[in-house]
Amino acid sequence: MRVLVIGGDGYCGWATALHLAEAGIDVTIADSFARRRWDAELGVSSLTPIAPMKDRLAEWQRLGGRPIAFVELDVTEYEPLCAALSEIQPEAIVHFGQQRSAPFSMINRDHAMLTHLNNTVGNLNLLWAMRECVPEAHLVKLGTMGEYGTPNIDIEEGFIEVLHKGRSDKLPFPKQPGSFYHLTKVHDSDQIFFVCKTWGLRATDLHQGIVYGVHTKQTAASPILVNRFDYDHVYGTALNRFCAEAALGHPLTVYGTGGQTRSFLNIRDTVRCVELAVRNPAAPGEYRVFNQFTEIFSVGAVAERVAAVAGRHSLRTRVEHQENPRTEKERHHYHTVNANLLKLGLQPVLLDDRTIGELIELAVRYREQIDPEVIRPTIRWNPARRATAVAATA
Ligand code: USQ
Repeated sequence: MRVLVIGGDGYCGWATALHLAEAGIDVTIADSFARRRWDAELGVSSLTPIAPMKDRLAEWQRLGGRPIAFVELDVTEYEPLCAALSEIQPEAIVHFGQQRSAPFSMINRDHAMLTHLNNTVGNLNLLWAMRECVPEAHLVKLGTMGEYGTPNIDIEEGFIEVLHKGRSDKLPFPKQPGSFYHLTKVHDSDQIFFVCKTWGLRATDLHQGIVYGVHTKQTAASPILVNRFDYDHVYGTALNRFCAEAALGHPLTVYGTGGQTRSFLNIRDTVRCVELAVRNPAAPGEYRVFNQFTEIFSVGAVAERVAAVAGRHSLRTRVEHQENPRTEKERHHYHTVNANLLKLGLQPVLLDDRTIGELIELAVRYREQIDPEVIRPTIRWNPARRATAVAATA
């Protein structure tokens, strides 16, 4: 089977490419290296050093891995995208090639625009290129659980049965994204649903939760294959970021009350979920949504758990509730399902103290690399909003 992994230099993309290759799939990675440029522009970097792509691929092959091809490609450029699809003739295209940070998209107009051009235009280009060059291919697109927002009803898997004034229909679940980044994913979902209906393309839209962890079996095989560990306020996400903060003795940065509740999954499950989607393709004309997460936690509970494990590793840390830079509900209903991937055989790797301990240890190993200046959040969703005082807990 031939699979093209777009965005295969990134956190989820790199781990997925190696996993699929090990599973016997012919993988080609496409990447524009945009993320490496954005890191440089923002003055941030992964805690773990990320080797150049050619070194990563050479090391993978040196260790006996199935060869992985690489093409430098920007999905917003149509002609090279078409040329690559025509040459590779992938049976599945896994699309991770997007700007994935919510804070990045909220910096200013330029960054909102860049996020929309890269993500929405890139996705639209990909759909046209698939129609033109590989209409039979299965698109496995990375969306986000954040597309749904936090409605006061249970969240379904993509669609909801609605009974309205005596008539009923199965409609796309209402979307209430919380940033310009999350909005791009909603636009992508609409585009993909439309082209499946209109052109008969086939697609799986993976609504992924917050990914934690660094290593998968393959990325842990050599320091040159190591995956990203983002801890800065732009790209660092809850849990991984808290572990890096704990390693540094920095207070754990819970925004607001910490009652924000989200779906989570281990990076080791991300790669297995993508493989399940690839191996069980949607039918021609079918657009389906898989909610890709394994557990649900509040941000505050995650921070408390990291603090407790850090204590057992002789690290002094505390949870600090800070003014929330985002506009989001801090107390809300959150109940959602992940039935589709479980039905396909996903056996979740659940969060345990050992995993948290390993992440903390990894961060301790690279502690010298941490730049404390990039931890505090400086990007506000609404700079005009008055600061609200919140209590600090020890
Ligand atoms: N948060 C804190 N402290 C921090 C960082 C985050 O309290 O130091 C809070 C945020 O306010 C938010 C929650 O944790 O309520 C999640 O924030 P996050 O930065 O961990 O994740 P998010 O911005 O939602 O985005 C991440 C990925 C994105 C993916 C998304 C899945 O960057 O690519 O789509 O998780 S989801 O959250 O389900 O939308």
